[in-house]
Amino acid sequence: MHSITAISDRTQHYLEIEEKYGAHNYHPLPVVLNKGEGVFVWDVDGKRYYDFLSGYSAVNQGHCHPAIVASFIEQSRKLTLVSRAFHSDLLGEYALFITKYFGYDKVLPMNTGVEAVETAIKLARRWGYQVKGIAENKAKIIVCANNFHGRTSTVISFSTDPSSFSKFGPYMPGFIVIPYNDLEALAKALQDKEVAGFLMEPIQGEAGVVVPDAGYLQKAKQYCEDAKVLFIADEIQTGLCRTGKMLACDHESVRPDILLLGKALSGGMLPVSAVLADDAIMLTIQPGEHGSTYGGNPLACKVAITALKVLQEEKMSENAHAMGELFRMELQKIQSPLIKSIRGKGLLNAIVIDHRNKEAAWEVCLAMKNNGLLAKPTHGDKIRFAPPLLINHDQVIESVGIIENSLTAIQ
Ligand code: IF1
Repeated sequence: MHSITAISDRTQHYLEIEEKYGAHNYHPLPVVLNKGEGVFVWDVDGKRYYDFLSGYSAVNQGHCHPAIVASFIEQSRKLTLVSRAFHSDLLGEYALFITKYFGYDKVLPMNTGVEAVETAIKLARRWGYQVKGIAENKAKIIVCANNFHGRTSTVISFSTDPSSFSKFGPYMPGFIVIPYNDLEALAKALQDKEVAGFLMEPIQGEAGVVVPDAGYLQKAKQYCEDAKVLFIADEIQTGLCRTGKMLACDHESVRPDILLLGKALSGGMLPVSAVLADDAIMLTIQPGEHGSTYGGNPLACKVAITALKVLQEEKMSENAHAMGELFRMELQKIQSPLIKSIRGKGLLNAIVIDHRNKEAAWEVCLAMKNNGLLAKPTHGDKIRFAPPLLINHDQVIESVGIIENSLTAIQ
């Protein structure tokens, strides 16, 4: 697998101990990093790379953003966790800040992305019983084929990717899978009176950056409203300026009933996720009925406030939009038979590799690594390009040069 790469003894050492003592639930590129700053990361041999993964969009603000690091250090010296048995001065401040920022009545703080998804599922069901009047234990949630919402046993129950769900059953019932970007299928599924929510990604990330047709989000939201079904947007990957707007739903002026955020909510410092909704939904959950030890901890609250401020103050959605346009335009100019298609929005992009050789996308990624740019293949033939949102014009041009050279090295 590591054939075309020269690997130093130092790197080899870390690869080996991780392989020997770490579970084998991943297959990373053979690069070992120990430093990051802005759009760059460095490996243990001191080699610098453009980071075109950005921790799967957790470091939209760039690696080790100074303002976020400062908040982290300041708060970690003062108070990091009180649990929800007591109040902290930061939770109220954060709740006020983030609800005003996104325009919702309430926030429910969690940690990982999938916990936000789980929370939304519970909220939608509870709302379904309490407000919509669905008979108990009958509530259903509509989801889309090729979704990615996380790794818990409930969430993989409605995955359509065998590598996510196979041999992890039995599976949680109560989910209806429809094709993505298919309004007719949605309308049909919504005829079921037991449906409480429609959970979707405004752009499908793991599926390989699948952008729905213009108008899909708006119509889907309208259909849900007409059927009295909650529209739940998983913006864990697409949100927080990644696609050139604060939220991907903003491209169609859609306001989800339940909004899920994670990843870049902490700028890569610690797991912080959030569920936002109005009172009619959020207050269906009462004390003792849901929570988490770390959810809403003061360190997370402080870091999240700064991470959100940085996005706005540094105009990251505007930059993601402009640099995304430039990036795709420059990519189009590359003459390579390996590129089957280029797609994306803002700085969430992917190329589909035309492959007779099944390992082509992996080999392109290895070549790019050698040339100083890190990206990860998904589903064998797609490569995602999602640099930190502070990337500038010259860096985009240089990066596309690296991508071009790497493609020509392979073919
Ligand atoms: C892994 C992909 C990205 C997500 C959406 C919820 C979650 C995710 C839309 C769960 C997580 C991750 C997890 C990571 C790989 C990754 C990923 F390749 F699978 F699709 F980002 F592109 N909703 N996405 O994308 O969030 O619980 O992980 O905090 O290795 O599983 P989490």
